[in-house]
Amino acid sequence: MIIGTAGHIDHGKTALVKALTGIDADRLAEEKRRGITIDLGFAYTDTPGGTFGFVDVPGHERFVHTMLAGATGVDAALLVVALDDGVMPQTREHAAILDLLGIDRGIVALTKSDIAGDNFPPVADEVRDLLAPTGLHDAAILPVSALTGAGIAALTEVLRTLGSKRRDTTGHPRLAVDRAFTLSGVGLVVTGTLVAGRIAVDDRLMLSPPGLELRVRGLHAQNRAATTAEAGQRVALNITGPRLSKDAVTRGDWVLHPDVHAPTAALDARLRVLAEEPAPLRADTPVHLHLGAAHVMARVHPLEGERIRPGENALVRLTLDRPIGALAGDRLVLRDAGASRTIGGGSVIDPFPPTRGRRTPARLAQLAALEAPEPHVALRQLLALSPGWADRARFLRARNLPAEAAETVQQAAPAVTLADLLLAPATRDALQQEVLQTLAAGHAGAPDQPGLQPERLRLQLTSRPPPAAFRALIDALLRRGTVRQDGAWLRLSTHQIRLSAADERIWPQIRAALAVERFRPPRTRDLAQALSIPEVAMRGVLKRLQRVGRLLELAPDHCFLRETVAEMARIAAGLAAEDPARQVTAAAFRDRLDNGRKVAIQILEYFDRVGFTARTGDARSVREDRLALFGPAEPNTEETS
Ligand SMILES: Nc1nc2c(ncn2[C@@H]2O[C@H](COP(=O)(O)OP(=O)(O)OP(=O)(O)O)[C@@H](O)[C@H]2O)c(=O)[nH]1
Ligand SMILES: [Mg+2]
Repeated sequence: MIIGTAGHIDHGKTALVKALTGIDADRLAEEKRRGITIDLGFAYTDTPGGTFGFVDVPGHERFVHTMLAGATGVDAALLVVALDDGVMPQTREHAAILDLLGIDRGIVALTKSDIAGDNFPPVADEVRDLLAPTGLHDAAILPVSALTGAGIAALTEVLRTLGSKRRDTTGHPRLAVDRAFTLSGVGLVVTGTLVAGRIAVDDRLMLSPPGLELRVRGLHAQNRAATTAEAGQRVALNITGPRLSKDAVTRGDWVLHPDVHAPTAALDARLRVLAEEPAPLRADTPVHLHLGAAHVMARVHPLEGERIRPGENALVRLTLDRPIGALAGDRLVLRDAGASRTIGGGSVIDPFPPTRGRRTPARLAQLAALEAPEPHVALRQLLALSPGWADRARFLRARNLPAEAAETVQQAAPAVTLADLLLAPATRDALQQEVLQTLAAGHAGAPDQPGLQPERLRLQLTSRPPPAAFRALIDALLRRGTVRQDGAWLRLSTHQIRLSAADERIWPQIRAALAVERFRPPRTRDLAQALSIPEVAMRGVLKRLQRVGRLLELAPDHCFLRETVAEMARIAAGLAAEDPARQVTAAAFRDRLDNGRKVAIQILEYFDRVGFTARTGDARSVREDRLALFGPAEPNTEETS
């Protein structure tokens, strides 16, 4: 369990931590000289119930940003108020910050009881008033003296009853780095709170935002050497990586699983403005944004009205001066541009928001859906909105859901995966229905066409799924056999192409012309002349006749009757059968067909292309089992498709 101190300067936080643990958390020379805390201090004490880790923060008004880096990720607060001083400005500010961070367990220690006379009742009242509207309204208030030790035992007892926060141990690991140093003989060490997941020695993780790969060489959890650490513990990691050094690490960075490395410079959040604020928060206000242990300048843009009044909460877009690591549910605190006071805070709803249309009703509805804390509820609500799907990788990353957790959430939502999208099963089914209906309508409108080209089909769908998801949808239909693909065309498996009446009228003449010298039929131009049809029109007719399987174009502009091709294939097979080497040569084939060397070779090359023959040197072997490629050798006037 990790406990964070809070409270006004000089009220006795560090002295109290020392009384509880025996450890002086002020380790810097400057801290000792000035008698104040400047940087975060850490102390641990073992109790029968487990290890208590204390994060000791500075109370000085100039170091509130440091207090924020320390307070993030603690389980409970130890709010310190000196009995001889009472509630002071940073008592108020720290209490507000604890509340904004969602810290709802804690104890109030009223320190310096040895010099406070009978101040306890009025100061306790003051504190109770301060905490009444916060998550700490039920916190016990105890008088203590770090000097005499009075009340320390009782304080320890109550601390033990607090219990730690529930942590997400199933997510990818995320450690909010608050310190980095090098130890001689050990190397680079980073420390921080593990807010999610587990880390084990030898894990390959990443320093984010810099995006530097690293390996965990060793670790301490709650100040003890260990092989694994889990969410909720304070962790020190000894890390190494090719481009890693102390200078590469900044307080506020994350050590995390590469799948959740996605620095972002825009966040959509629910923001509460403190009731004590003197004026409404206006659009475009510059602020200090604190999230995790990070701290960055940002601007606030209310998404609904133009301003947010004190005490109100609202949806906002935060635009950051530089990208930071943030995920949905992360708490954030805003301070004014001069860093003199805390303005408000809240939590991230969408860490990867769209650039455009941020205030549209559709977008606000999405945010309302995403605000549900349970991921499967958020997903269900999101998928019920237009357009009916969500980017899978983005949703899972924002919610820190690794594969196994993703499956559970998808089942509970429910949601199915279609390429890179998530959608409700009903939406997927409706899309498939629409594909089938659109194909059917297309066939009805153009019976002489082989079907629809995929992109044409996609654009005809009312909801226009993105290309990859559309492809996955079609693939499923192809696997099921309901839809077939012929070259560039998609069709219902039941669709049979039909020639137009005009094509049917001209077919007997073409057929007769091609049959005269069937092994060397006229080419397109000659055919057009012979039948007095413009060449372009003839080419179109021939193309359609090929589609219904009556002709085959063996060489450019050289069509053969389908049954003639079948006959020639049989002839090739026969020649091979007669040959001692079981092969057919171009010369033998030409002699049998009497159609000239060039045409004979073109036919054989066509056979090669479709895998009926295989060439070795001058001769070819024949795959007799593939004769069916060309259909029956007898003329067949039925449509074949
Ligand atoms: N008499 C008395 N003095 C105390 C007690 N606790 C702390 N002090 C004194 O108060 C002064 C401030 O104590 P710290 O523990 O440094 O105060 P702090 O809250 O950590 O101060 P910052 O970290 O700078 O905000 C020191 O001189 C302490 O010796 C106490 O219980 N009784
Ligand atoms: Mg201190």
